[in-house]
Amino acid sequence: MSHFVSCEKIRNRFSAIMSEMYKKEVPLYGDLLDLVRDVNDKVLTESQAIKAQLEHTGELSRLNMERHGAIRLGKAEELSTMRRLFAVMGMYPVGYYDLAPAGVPVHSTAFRALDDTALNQSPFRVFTSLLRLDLIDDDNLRARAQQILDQRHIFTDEALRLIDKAEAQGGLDEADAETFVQEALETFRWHDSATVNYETYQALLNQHRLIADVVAFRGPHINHLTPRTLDIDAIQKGMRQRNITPKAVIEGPPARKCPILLRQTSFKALNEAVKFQESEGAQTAGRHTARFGEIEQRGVAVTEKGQALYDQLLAKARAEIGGAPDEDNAADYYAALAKAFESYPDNYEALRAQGLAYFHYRLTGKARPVDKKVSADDLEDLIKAGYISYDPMVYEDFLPVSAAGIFQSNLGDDAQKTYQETSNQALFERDLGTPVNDLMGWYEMMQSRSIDDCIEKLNRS
Ligand code: OOG
Ligand code: NI
Repeated sequence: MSHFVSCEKIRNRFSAIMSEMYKKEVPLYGDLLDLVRDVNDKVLTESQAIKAQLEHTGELSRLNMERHGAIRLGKAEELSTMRRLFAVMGMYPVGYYDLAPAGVPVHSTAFRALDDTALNQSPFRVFTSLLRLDLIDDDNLRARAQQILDQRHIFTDEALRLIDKAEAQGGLDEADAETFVQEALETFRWHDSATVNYETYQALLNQHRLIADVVAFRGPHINHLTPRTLDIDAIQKGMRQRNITPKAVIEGPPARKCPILLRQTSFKALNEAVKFQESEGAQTAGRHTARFGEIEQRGVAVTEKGQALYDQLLAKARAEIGGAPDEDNAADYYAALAKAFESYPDNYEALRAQGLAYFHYRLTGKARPVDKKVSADDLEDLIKAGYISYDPMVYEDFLPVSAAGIFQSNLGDDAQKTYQETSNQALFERDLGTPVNDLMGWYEMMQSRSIDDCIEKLNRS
């Protein structure tokens, strides 16, 4: 018997104390949690079908603890140590997101659990970005930023010691696990004093707001924590009623009967008081905007074909209004989006028949005469005969265009930039210290696994 605490338990505990910390740091986040809970309860009371579907996939029990956070790192060493820290909690990098084409000088991955049971026990994820200093065009400023980042250490000694220990022993016992989550949390805490003087902060800010947010502070403060709702349109309305100003439009696909991928909205970043370090211990007061609130609604994961259709229709809607949506063209954008997506099938049968989305297969419980053995090739017949049924597989990841929209809505209008540099997954993976898990491949594997599982059980019975 191992005396180690499971990764799921450590992750759950970390997610809970992170949520408590963020509630204290950003009280509006607590208000959002209340709103999300109300809306989710209402949806579950009103729709038995949604409730049953979430029960089948194991998502019902995880709904109220479901959230993702986001951090922005400054250097390779921070990214690779962050990978090791998250591994202690059973979280691994999935997917590569390049934000440079959308004018945000970072590339990213999401750390999350990899198997169904683990995800359902604790679906906590962290969208993790690494600043691309190579995109700073001012040579002096780039060198200065590099020098500032070279000097900082974002992990506590105790956190580092416990990461080593977990790796060496293959886990942590109860007491170490508790110390570990508390020490790890320190890295994500907000600090209201910058590490640089006002002039340096302004120079970094003028390059890009995001560069200032990463380089001028002691560590990668968590910049949002996002609960999952079952009805984001109700949330968008509810935010206004509670005097929380949402961003202009909901990112992602339009409202649908069968939600696909991910829809997100947020409230604008807070304008917070900070202190800058001048020479000889003097400080100047200033303000910084970094932390915001976000809400997400998750739908079915789509295949490569489904993703291509999504990208195409989204681009069409954006072209219709001449680019990214904003306050002034929100209504036109929603109309264009709804129209463009008319050609995206909106029922699960069609999504499955056309190979557009991923599903989780399960036995219905209908007794089957034990005659011949079946194989995965018999899947369609077994569905028709009522032995196997399926539920939409929830999308566990992120969308680059939406992520860019979330970043942008918090950076202000002056921040629109374009970067010519090409995406660099190989460089990201070198800095991370491992390849990222392939995003589409993961859904493909989970779907085949659920089919194989059904077949095996049918042949056993
Ligand atoms: C991350 C923005 C991306 C999402 O949900 O797409 C994101 C950031 O602002 O650091 O969190
Ligand atoms: Ni987010």
